[in-house]
Amino acid sequence: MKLHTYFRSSAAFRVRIALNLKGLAYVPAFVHLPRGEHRAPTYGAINPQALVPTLDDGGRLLTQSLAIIEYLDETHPKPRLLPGDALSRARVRSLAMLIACEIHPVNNLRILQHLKRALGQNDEQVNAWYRHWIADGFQKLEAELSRGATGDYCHGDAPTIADCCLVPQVFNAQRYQCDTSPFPTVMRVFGECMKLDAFDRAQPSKQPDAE
Ligand SMILES: N[C@@H](CCC(=O)N[C@@H](CS)C(=O)NCC(=O)O)C(=O)O
Repeated sequence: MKLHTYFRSSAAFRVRIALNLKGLAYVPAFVHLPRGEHRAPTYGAINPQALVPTLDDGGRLLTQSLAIIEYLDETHPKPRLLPGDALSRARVRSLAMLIACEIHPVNNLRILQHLKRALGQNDEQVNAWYRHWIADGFQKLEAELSRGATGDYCHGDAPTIADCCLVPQVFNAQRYQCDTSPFPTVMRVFGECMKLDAFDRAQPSKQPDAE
């Protein structure tokens, strides 16, 4: 398998974690986002959405991190990243989507670039935007987790697709110096995940393209 990735991409980070948890080897192909390599026609042929990551599984090109992780879970079921019962699966997907569909999109690179380039916001204003949406989203994540996180992880005692989303989002929050102290459950789960080699090896600073 080949993973089109960028060290700072949190969506690629999610897939790197899933691949590591499942013990699947992959070859990384680096796409430099700040240089706009994801918008080049060559990459457009690989991923028409112009987003990282893309997983190339023997020539089959998969896009969107959650779809990729679910594909990996179905094709390589051990360990399961989605629970066995429908109710638990719905909860885990809901947590993953809270992060991937509600928090992450408004702080994506092209949104921040648009704020700066088209709307004339300075760095301080863009950072304030970023921190606002992290605080807003983490408040909701904290409420969801604290009413149901009985084990070490987002759902029970084994990592799921929700943890694959939580950890990269916390890395983003820390990079933008967001105050995470109001979110003790989020940070407790983060700490537990980071004890696992699969999460640790997937982190941005440990990628070959890290700057
Ligand atoms: N929903 C997508 C999000 C992918 C995504 O937004 N990737 C970012 C990096 S984390 C990206 O490629 N951004 C490029 C841009 O915003 O122009 C997924 O889960 O794969």
